[in-house]
Amino acid sequence: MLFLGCTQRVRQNNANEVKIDTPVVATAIREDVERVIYDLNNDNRPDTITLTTPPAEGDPGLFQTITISFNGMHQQSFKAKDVWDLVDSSFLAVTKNEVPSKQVFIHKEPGQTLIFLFGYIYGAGRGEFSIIRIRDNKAKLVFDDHLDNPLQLTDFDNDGKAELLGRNEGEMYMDIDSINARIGVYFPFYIYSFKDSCIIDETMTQQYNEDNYVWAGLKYREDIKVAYPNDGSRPYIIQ
Ligand SMILES: [Ca+2]
Ligand SMILES: [Ca+2]
Repeated sequence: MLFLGCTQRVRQNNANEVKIDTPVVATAIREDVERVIYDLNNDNRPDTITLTTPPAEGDPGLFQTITISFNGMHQQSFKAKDVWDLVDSSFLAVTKNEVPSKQVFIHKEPGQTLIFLFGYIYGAGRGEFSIIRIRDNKAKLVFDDHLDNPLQLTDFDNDGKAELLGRNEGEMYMDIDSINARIGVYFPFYIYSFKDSCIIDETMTQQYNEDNYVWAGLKYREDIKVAYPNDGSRPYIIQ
């Protein structure tokens, strides 16, 4: 028993010796595996994210398992309900990825780190979108649901924590030349906050839609006709 205690202490010392001053970012790709090295829990030790389990040849998507190994601690794995794919290039165009990966998106802020995994997009929409939150050295899947278009991660209310802007696809069914607009259903933007878990912040969501779209509640509605001007100006409800 004493010997075991000694061994553990030595291991602890060794772990401290590899402690580094700055976070390391590196990516190495093997045939069917991507490994991303990044300090996820902000303890100045590089952690490892491994993306594995590619789908059968010919099937859509790129990987189905993510394993997070906290340096000197435990590891946790999460599986896709369906399959994950590349991070949307339109999302990367407006939101900075902390790691040079095309398959995993990471955002770090004081107190927590968020990992976004983008599900494969089928003709009928994206199969799933997943968010893993890291807090207090633990990874938790806080969102794994239908969201067609994650659009941008930004701090909408200036409280130091980022929110996610997203939207599902909405149907356009008519062009009206006289008003130079397309007519379609009501499909609002959503703002998700990560203060506790991952929930739609109704106040910020309403404000964003009022400022940029129209507001008629959180639900997708086919019975509301919205005009989408072809010149890109603000949509409006038509009676
Ligand atoms: Ca770490
Ligand atoms: Ca915020």
